[in-house]
Amino acid sequence: MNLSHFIAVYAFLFYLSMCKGYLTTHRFFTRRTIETSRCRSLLSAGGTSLSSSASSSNVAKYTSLSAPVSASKVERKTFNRFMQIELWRTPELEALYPILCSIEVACRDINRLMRRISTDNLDGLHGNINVQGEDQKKLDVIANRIMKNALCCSGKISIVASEEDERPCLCSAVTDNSNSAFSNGEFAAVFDPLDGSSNIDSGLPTGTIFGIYQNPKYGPRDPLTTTTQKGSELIVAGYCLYSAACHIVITLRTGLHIFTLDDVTGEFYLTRSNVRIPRSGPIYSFNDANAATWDPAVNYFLSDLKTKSIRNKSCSKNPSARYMGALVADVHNILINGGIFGYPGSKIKPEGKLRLLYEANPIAMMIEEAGGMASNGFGRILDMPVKDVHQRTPLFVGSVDEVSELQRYMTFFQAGSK
Ligand code: FDP
Repeated sequence: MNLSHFIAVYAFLFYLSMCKGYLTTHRFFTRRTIETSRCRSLLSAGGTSLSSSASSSNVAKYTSLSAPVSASKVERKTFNRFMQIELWRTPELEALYPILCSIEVACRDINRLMRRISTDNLDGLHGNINVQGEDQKKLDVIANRIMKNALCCSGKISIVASEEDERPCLCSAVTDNSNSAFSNGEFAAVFDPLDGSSNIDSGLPTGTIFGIYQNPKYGPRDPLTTTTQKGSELIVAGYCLYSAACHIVITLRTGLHIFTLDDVTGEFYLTRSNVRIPRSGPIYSFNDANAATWDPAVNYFLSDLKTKSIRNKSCSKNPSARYMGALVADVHNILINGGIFGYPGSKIKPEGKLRLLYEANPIAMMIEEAGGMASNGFGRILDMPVKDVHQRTPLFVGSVDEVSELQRYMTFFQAGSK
């Protein structure tokens, strides 16, 4: 063997030993990452038993080295961790953390109740009629109590305004505590505790909608003044969707993010960040049964939409109707697939059905944050003055192409009627 043969053999042996070393190291680190992730999810389960078959299959999935391990699965970010990082980036919002945690807990609790409606006799009416003149369902009342307790106990909210209550109130009244400690928080919450409650008894999707305002720095800070700020003043807006999956969709005005509840660990994990609504989409979501009572502009628009003859529509897919009868569920569908949701005013009720404060404003803030548009038919929802906590408004939200076009039809027909 001459020198060149010797060098070649030596180089080949060195290469083999490098490969072996790499594989060992790679396996070691892969195992470490997987174990760390397992520990995290066990810890975050907070005592959740992992002995169920679903749990053990989950553990098996994470421990199987042969299974492909995707980075997003291993590094799943919980709602709490995501919010810690988000608030650390914007220190002026740090005080929001306990509020966000309380919303997360409330959504999880309401979701649990939604899953037990039939087995625990939670369906049916409560027997009361709310301030809107609607029959309250049992779950309307329970969800309202859960939201108020959770928000007020965060210690950072001083005022709560619920769609189910006649007027906004101080947290000290909610907690039955004359001690003013519960009225010192710097924030106010507005919410619809159980949106789409007509869907409860049939097990269809429902939701909770919420928004957070900062109490005014100057001037009166009474419950009414604080909660009747314009939608554009919201600092947090979101909803929880109780459906096939339970999602929290939320914005702190730094993008719109979707978290999904993992039934095994009981944690909400970030599943989509910085969601963008398609510029145009195929879905239109209107309660067609009311068509005869709508402004003719809405019917012209929908008829042109169905025949694909509206202008500037960049989506080439065939139009498709979807209406679940729960604002959160219908808007979520539009957010993901693109298109337009509308609840127009009628001849008898020109202001429509949906509430500006508890429904339209938070939804508008979220849709705008995702690059979409929210209109009352003639202008931006978020710019509407709030004169009354139970004020209603026509609402059109979704992709920019469809909503701006609807607004063009409304403006044109209104001008013609003068
Ligand atoms: P619900 O009356 O079942 O609570 O504002 C409430 C709301 O549902 C929305 O969630 C939903 O979009 C709308 O009303 C449904 O109203 P219609 O049944 O008139 O379509």
